[in-house]
Amino acid sequence: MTLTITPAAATDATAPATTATTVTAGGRPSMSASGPENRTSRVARPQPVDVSPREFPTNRGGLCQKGWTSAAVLRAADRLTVPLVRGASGALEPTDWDTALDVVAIRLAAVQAESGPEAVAVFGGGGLTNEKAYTLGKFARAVLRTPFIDYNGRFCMASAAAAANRALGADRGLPFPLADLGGAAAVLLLGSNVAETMPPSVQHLAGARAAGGLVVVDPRRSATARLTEDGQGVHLQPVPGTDLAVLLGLLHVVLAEGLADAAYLAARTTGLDAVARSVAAWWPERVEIVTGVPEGELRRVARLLAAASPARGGRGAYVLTGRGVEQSTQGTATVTAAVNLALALGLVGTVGSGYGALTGQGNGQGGREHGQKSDQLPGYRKIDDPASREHVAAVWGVDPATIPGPGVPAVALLASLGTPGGPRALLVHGSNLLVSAPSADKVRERLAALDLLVVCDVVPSETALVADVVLPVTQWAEEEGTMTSLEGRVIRRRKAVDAPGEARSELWVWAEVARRLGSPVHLATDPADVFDELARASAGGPADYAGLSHARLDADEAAGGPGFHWPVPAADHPGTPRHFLDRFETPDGRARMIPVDHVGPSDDLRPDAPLWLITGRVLQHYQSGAQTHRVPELERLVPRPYVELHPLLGTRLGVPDGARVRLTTARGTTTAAARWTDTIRPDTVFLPFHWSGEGSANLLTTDAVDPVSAMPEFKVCAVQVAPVVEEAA
Ligand SMILES: Nc1nc2c(c(=O)[nH]1)N[C@H]1C(S)=C(S)[C@@H](COP(=O)(O)OP(=O)(O)OC[C@H]3O[C@@H](n4cnc5c(=O)[nH]c(N)nc54)[C@H](O)[C@@H]3O)O[C@H]1N2
Ligand SMILES: Nc1nc2c(c(=O)[nH]1)N[C@H]1C(S)=C(S)[C@@H](COP(=O)(O)OP(=O)(O)OC[C@H]3O[C@@H](n4cnc5c(=O)[nH]c(N)nc54)[C@H](O)[C@@H]3O)O[C@H]1N2
Ligand SMILES: [Mo]
Repeated sequence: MTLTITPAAATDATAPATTATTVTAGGRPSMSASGPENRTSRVARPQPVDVSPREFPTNRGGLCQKGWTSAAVLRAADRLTVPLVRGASGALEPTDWDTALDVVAIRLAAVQAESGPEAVAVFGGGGLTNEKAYTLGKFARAVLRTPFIDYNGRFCMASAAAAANRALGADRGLPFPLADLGGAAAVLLLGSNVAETMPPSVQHLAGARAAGGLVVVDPRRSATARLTEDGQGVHLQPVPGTDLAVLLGLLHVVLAEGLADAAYLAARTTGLDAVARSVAAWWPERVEIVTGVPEGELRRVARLLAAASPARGGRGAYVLTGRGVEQSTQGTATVTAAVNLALALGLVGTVGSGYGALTGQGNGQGGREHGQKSDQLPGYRKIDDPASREHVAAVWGVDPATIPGPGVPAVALLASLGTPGGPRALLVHGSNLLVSAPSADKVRERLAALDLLVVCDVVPSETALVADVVLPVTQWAEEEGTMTSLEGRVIRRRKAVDAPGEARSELWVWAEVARRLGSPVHLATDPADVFDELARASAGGPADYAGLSHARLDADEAAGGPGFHWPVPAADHPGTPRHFLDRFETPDGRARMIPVDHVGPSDDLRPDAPLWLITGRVLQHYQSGAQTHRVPELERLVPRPYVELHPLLGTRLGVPDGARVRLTTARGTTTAAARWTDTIRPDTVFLPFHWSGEGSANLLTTDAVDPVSAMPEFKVCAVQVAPVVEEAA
């Protein structure tokens, strides 16, 4: 089957740039990272398959390579089209839905009868629509009555979320429209490679670049760092894992040189004194010793940001963080330091300036608002708050006492699977854990120890292939629903094509399992109905969707309206494009400045692991590769795992460009082809994480987690790099 994705013209000049897939819903570019899951598309039938970019005011026709080829994922040769159940022979065998769902329900019921409701765990994904994310949380708590649900957003957005909640009282990736960046004279980008991970957003950096004010902090001279060349800004190239010290040093300079916005600090924040004391000892010369960033560069960046700040008559400044600084055992502390810096300069909750985190997955924002998190109820409510429990229980029609308490975050949940007293069954919806979770070998062991693993997916991912039951489900262009952009804008996703074979929506799957389990809880299966329920459940919470419905979103879009950013508390409320302008969502309305200190990565350099390993992404592949490895054009462009290393290091190690190298950490070993580049620090190697098997980055990564957010330290660990000695023929 083929389809043509024909987006309607965008009329919203302030709409954010979009990603790969900003083939949009009715001209409302969907903003989030690039990636196959982030598509809102309007598709005309009959259907030759094609994704064509067009001229949007915000993305100027920009579409990264994954966007061009995204439709290919839907027709992957091995697309799952029938349910599979592992048979007596040990192989996954095709079967019909009734049989597969009976197997799931009977085995779940047996596990729960023997070991209690907590013996079943659920793992979700940030690529699910809001409707699915909401229903999955309800299914876990109200139908299965298990506290054990968490999701891959724990790997993605948890540290930024924890820091924003703590400091500002709410976590909306960008509390302002992305297009606002365009007006700023300075943008500080920490650990984010938007030129490869969110290409259409690069245009919004043009204003800062023209003013010489783009500052990129990355141990690699990434495609994004190169945007600072020719006087367009500054690239700071610190030792991996030392960004927190860079930020403490920047705030030190701002305070020491009297560059802070004293009036703003007095009116809108608390906690300055303790923070000022905590950065007092981070003078630039000391920062240089710890981070390698020259003290002169540090001062220059602090002054550049201050000069752009509104208090000093500048055009505006933004501080933005990405996974490079967040996926760390001090990720929450680092984001906290970034927020402290932005607060000191008077940027947050100020038109034309701000702090934000650049969201990852297709529905990275909405996916973290409606109950997939282990401690959360819909509307970004806390599951241990009695009033929240009561509110949500009323919407679900259950007794508040029956809603379980908080579960445990992803890494701890995975580590507990199949252990004595731990969950014995796991349902996975939208994550390829075996490739994307840290310390992947351990995860494989834990999955193997389960009595029942059920994976819903669109393709036979590495994780699906080890499951007992695999259920074929629908995704982006095959279903109705909503996604929420990193700016908190709720965007409709529309069904464009029929799913192949017997693939069904997960909404239907959960309702069917609930029915078979004899649950009295009603699970809606029509996405518009689910949304209405989600809206009621979120009412009064931080992420308040109460005033929205599919009908309202559709009508606004048809009228070329600007869309709605949450909170939208009532049907006549226009939404909140710029959050925090009057007050923060804290009890006293003020932002909290919280002192933090630099400790360094959990895994230190040592004689048998003397180099830093950092991991991340490339333009052509998406995440675990479950989807992009199935797109031949992308596979041709980047066919194999590779590791970037500096020629100086390559020479020293005896690893020529193109040679095979073995990387070894305390967790495991992988091999990859050496790619020489002088864009990386000579003490650091970079391995993209898009592959499974012997080139898999997560065989190497540590599962140490941030103490506040429980986000694993994907970005930095200590590694040994050695040439692979080929056997003589
Ligand atoms: N092409 C493509 N686009 C994607 C995705 C994809 O897989 N492929 N995934 C999407 C998702 S889910 C996400 S979360 C986003 C992620 O988007 P980004 O955060 O931009 O992506 P990463 O490549 O993981 O990390 C960004 C940068 O962090 C740097 N880094 C590593 N260690 C450190 C460090 O210690 N300090 C600093 N300052 N930087 C460091 C890396 O060199 C890298 O350039 O991308 C989204 N878009
Ligand atoms: N070393 C290292 N590891 C990392 C990272 C890193 O930077 N370095 N980044 C981390 C980050 S930020 C992220 S977000 C994770 C992502 O890693 P994963 O969670 O593995 O994400 P994907 O590879 O996108 O896998 C999503 C799976 O869901 C399927 N899918 C798509 N749509 C649907 C749907 O609607 N329903 C269901 N049931 N399935 C669907 C896809 O086919 C795919 O198999 O990886 C993390 N792992
Ligand atoms: Mo992510």
